[in-house]
Amino acid sequence: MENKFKRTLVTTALPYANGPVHIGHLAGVYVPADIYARYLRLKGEEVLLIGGSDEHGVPITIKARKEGVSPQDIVDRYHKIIKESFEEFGISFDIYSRTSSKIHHEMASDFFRKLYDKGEFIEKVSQQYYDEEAQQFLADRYITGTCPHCHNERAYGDQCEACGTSLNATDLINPKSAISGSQPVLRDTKHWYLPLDKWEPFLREWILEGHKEWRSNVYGQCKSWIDMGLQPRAVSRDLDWGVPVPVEGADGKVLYVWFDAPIGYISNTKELLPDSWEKWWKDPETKMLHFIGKDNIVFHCIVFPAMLKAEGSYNLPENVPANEFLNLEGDKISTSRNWAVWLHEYLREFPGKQDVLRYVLTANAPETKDNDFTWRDFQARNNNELVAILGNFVNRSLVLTHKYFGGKVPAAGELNDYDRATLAEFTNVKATVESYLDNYRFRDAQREAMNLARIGNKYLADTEPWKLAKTDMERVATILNLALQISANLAIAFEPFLPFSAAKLRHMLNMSECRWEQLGSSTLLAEGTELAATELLFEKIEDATIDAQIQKLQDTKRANELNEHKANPIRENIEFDDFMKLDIRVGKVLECTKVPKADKLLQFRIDDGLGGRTIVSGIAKHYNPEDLVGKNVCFVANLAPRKLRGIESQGMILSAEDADGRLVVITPADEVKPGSEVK
Ligand code: B3M
Ligand code: ZN
Repeated sequence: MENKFKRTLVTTALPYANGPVHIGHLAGVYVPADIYARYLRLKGEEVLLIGGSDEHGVPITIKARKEGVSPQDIVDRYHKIIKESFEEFGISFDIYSRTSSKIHHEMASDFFRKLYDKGEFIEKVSQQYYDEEAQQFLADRYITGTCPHCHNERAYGDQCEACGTSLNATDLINPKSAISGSQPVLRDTKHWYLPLDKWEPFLREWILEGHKEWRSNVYGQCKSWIDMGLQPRAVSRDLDWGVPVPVEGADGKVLYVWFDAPIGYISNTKELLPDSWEKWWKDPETKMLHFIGKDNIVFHCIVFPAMLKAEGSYNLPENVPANEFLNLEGDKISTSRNWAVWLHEYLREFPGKQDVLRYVLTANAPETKDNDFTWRDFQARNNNELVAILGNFVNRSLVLTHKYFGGKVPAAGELNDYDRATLAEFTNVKATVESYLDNYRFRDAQREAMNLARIGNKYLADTEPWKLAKTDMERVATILNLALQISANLAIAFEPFLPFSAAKLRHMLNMSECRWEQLGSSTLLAEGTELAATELLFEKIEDATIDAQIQKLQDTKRANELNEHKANPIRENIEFDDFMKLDIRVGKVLECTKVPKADKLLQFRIDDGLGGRTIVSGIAKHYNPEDLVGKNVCFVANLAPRKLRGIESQGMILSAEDADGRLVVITPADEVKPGSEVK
């Protein structure tokens, strides 16, 4: 299977350039893809790691409109931030480009045109909402209205976020355009559809028969899509941001973002290798892999392959190792609720600790199910694994060599049985790590690499060279030689996972080369090799640092809660004279009773300092009448009297109403005489 291929093309989902990237992106796509690409490079294989920003789609236009800038401004801003974050985390892209580039527009346009010319699309006219004031068709996200299911008045044309139902824009009651606020009308519009149903027999055979080895979450999703029956999918939209549909009479129409985005993988390859890109896409000896999150499975396993197949000259992916989701402290990561650990913030708050995050995200990778990132686990993995096992072992080996042998690799003498057993154990690590990596099981692979450090740690703890230094320097030399060889192995094994620390270690060990084949060797460092000064690979993370991160998230949660209970907007201003017309007084409640047959009303007798008056108030649901007797309340004294249930109400008692509709009677903070004016 493996040797069917000569080279590997690794693609990574193109993140939308409408916000920065967070740990969920890193864990789900970019760290595993980077580990895999680095591993193949170490093996000396030909590999490309392709990435880029997805710069089209409706959310980008909405954000631009909200900020009063152009969509290009938005994508320029976030493309830069995203690209820098990836660079800082050592994601070793051969190219990280973008879909607003000229080369991409040409590639996507030509791709569409070829399918169009081959007759691979169906043209269909359908009815879509049109904003007559703004003179444009409305994307589903641009239409709001009342949800037919839960009656939330702020549902979107594609989904009601209150009850989670996915909607069609035409389901909304009282639809409104988010652009002009006017009521949109239905108009005919023509679009191009890719008939997925035509490719169903092919997809069924190719995936369900041919790729049973795919991860069960990926295979399962494909199977259920195919079994439900595939429908033609529109590949164009009425929008003014994107790749224009290259067909006459298609003014105001662009390619659907999910049509052009995967073509971005191709255009980015072409941008990198203008002369040889085709061998990466069309030579059957190239193995193509798509690293993505689970929400992108249908596009990468069904839609894009159907596009490639329809075009006719491209390879199809060999595997799509999609991940499940990473949650944060038990809650779904959410950009709009700011529930995330943003990479650019992490880099600022944990400078030089990129490998720590890479390690933790791989150790908890959501490979087979959703997983949770917690700051406590982050701290524990750093302190108990990176510091206590890997860092500690390497540090002891180096420090002891500097102490006893002037920083030069000592010669190994004769090995005893224990040395040989240790050796045998660590020689096995290569095959185990490899088989996990070959099967995209990155967390298991990293755990095995860490096992190598465990073996080393145990070896030093058991042989205690520091105790032998007075009596048997020859033995100490052998032990440290072996410990240093294990350290050199760690520098290779961890290169794909922890590239920064592995490079530091290689420097300390003065290793000139680093190849995967060398893994398992006990002669990586020649006797007499001069070691560089020892530096710590990892440092302990204190409770206070972690507490601060947890506090930050709690603040976010609190802010979100307050936001959800946002007060009503303030009403229109009034003139001072109008305010002065109100006569508000303090009164003491003398009597309070329920109004018969009116479940909301209470009848009050109030001492108003002028002989008393009767007021009827709608707060019966919130108070027991007897609890109010004797209380001072505030009331509007000059409201024209009106009859409620036959009782004349002479004023209005003031209460505050919170977001849940709870009413609380307003009382003066101190005792005041009935009849006092409220000003
Ligand atoms: N931008 C969706 C996402 O970020 C989309 C991926 C495109 S991959 C070709 O989830
Ligand atoms: Zn709803």
